[in-house]
Amino acid sequence: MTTQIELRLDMSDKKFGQANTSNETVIKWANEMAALCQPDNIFWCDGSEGEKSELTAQALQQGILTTLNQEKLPGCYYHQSNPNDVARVEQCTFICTETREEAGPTNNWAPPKEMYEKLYSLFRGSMKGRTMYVIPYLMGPLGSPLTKVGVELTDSIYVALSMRIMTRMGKAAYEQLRNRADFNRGLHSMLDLNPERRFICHFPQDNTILSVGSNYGGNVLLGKKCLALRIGSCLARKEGWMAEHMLILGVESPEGEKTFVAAAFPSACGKTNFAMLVPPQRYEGWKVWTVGDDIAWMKPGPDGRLYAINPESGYFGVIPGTNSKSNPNAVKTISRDTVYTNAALLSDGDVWWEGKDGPVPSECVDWRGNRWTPESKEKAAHPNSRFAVPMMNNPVVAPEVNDPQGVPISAIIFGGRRANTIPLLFQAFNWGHGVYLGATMGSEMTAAAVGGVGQVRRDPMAMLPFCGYNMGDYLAHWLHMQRLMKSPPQIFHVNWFRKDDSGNFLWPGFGENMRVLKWIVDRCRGRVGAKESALGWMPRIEDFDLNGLQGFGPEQFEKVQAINSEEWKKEILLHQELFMTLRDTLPKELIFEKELLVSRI
Ligand code: SAT
Ligand code: MN
Repeated sequence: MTTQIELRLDMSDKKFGQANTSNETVIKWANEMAALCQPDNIFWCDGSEGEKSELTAQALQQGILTTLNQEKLPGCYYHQSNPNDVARVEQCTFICTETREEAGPTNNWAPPKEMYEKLYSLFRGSMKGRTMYVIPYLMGPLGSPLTKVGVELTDSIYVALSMRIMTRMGKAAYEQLRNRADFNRGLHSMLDLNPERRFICHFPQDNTILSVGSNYGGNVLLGKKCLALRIGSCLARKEGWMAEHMLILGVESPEGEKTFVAAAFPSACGKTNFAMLVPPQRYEGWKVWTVGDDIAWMKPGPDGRLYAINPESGYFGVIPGTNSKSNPNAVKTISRDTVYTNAALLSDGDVWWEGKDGPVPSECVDWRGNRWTPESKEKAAHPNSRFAVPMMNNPVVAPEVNDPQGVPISAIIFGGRRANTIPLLFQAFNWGHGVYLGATMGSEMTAAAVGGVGQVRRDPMAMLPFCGYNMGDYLAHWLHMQRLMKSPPQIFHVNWFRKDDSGNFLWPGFGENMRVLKWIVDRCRGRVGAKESALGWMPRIEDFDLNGLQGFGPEQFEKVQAINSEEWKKEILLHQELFMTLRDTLPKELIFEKELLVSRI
């Protein structure tokens, strides 16, 4: 069924360039949308190196990219966005289904007909004087049964260049699609970047995305949050798999034993850092490999385990705070072939940001283009400034990253940014309890989305802004998935961000998170102990490796693991509040889980 409206288009006069695909559905749709948007030209992307040079040269000429110091940063460019367009805008993001119930209480909803009409009227003539880029792309490795094809039409050359980093873009997508029509249709126009006319609309029934009025990452790189998560979660529910806001990493022991884990943290809570973790000195011989840093598509395999792929092929990571302590692999990764958006600029064509290695410069040009000095009140780099870089640059990219089978997941980790209440580490008693932990996750909001920075909000599975259907049904799907797996992953909860009364972090974090990972891996493999607590299984002091950890002993461990029943009474009330919001579709199992938690506390 389609909810598309009828468009009266004049297809007569324009003759656009030759398509580079024989897929009739793609050609017809691209031509129709061109007749609507009326670009001067159509550019059919093929993903080649020559095309990259051509588009880069054009973007430089138009001032959309600036060349950075090619000796220090070969292949790197700089982009400054409109100051009103620097993050995802959740209030402008809509799920357009026939009924409000399908979208559920946590999404903005509008009827498809209304939104098609409204957005098509904005698209009419919106690309006059511009080029329309036709971007075929794959989400997932070529030939994987989990991979999906998308085609994005956009009038932004920045989007075209970024999509080629973030996705497997070009001819390969047409190869996978052949003559089928089941590709995701994405249409994007910047219009005049007016926030009043900014809409990101998803039409799950039609596998369609319409985005207008923005040129910022998550709003416009339509393969990422829009297809891989919002539309992806709808497809996943229908087809019996999971589309999740999760990093994927592999832990390799000195003996060569590999264990893969997936972890859901909200935006800007350290997924990229964790996915690229460098084990501390004490863990000589151990390696952590990155499969993905943001999105996991997971499906039960024939052996009853859950297999995951990273549908993306690049990282769109937060720049500020990236340094050789927080993420040494990212520092190497972004030293070439990177597009930097909204960082600060140095006079020698290098980039700078708060928390970069080395001294603070005596002056630079901030992300808005103004002169900045250390006395300036504002940040030099926008807190949500981002790098876009091919994943193959990562020195620890997992060898399995292009494997169509994906990797078998042994553990799923949930975590938020919480100054209090939540201990460093515990393990769910079972799958249903694990789903409860994910469902009731809370986190302090970050600069990744507009508004509310620092406030704690419930963010089930870190999917609150990304679930494309009713959140209660999504939680039911999670519970249901257990039945499709003989050996489901173990579920854990972590919090790197707990603070003491003076506001200091209790846990050193970064590379030391390897110790947490080690306990998780050993639990999955049944070779380390735990004690039962009100929250779940917790490592006893003798189960957790504290060796060689400066300034952190049993006393600190006890503090970071403490369960404060007063805090938990408040916390449970907030779980209850979320459940009230979801009451129409919330699975009963989760209400029982809450009762069990109450009785244990
Ligand atoms: O803006 S993005 O959605 O691409 C990044 C994020 O918020 O996780
Ligand atoms: Mn994300």
